[in-house]
Amino acid sequence: MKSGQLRKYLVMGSNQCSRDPHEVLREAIAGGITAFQYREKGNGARLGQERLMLGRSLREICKENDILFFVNDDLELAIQLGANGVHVGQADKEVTYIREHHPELLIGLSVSNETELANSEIDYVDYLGAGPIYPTATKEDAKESVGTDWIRRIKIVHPTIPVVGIGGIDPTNASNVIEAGADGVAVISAITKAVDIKAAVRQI
Ligand code: 3NM
Repeated sequence: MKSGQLRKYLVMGSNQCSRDPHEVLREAIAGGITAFQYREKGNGARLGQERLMLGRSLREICKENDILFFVNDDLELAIQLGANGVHVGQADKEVTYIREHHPELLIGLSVSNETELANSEIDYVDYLGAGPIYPTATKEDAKESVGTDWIRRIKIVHPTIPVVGIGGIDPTNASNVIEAGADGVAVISAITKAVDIKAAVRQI
């Protein structure tokens, strides 16, 4: 992974889009996102074949535009889609298993507190997702927000691993996340729900 590739990281599923997800992704790419995560989960998410088909077409758009493509949680789907990587939470398939069996995949791991940080196999991970930085209504089971100090803390313990902040990030606060030491910002609603998606990405 090149430095800067996680700088503006769009995370998205069809249920967070008020428009066709292909259109949302294309506009976000035109605005300057550097990475994308397919996160088709929660209320109203597509399932089975529909989830796979949408993943295929979004994956294709990322390939055409040289944008890193990650899949949230689902290792099998990541493999089926030929993803660049998989982003996992603490309860998902173990990082060591993925690294051993799929060394070609980049791995992102969410860490929300000291216990998770201490218990994670950080050496096998390509980047850490830190959050929720600010309160968010997008993730149904989001933990309590941790603020930008959490990014500073991770960078003290692991100065070399890329860190991406997530949760409640928008054009008004993204710079605070970067100033705290994050390598990038991961954003859902401030991009997917924007009237002018291209402008929202540029402002971020
Ligand atoms: N993960 P929005 S917060 C998907 O803390 C996700 O790990 C989080 O959505 C975490 O940009 C979150 O709309 C939701 O706040 C981010």
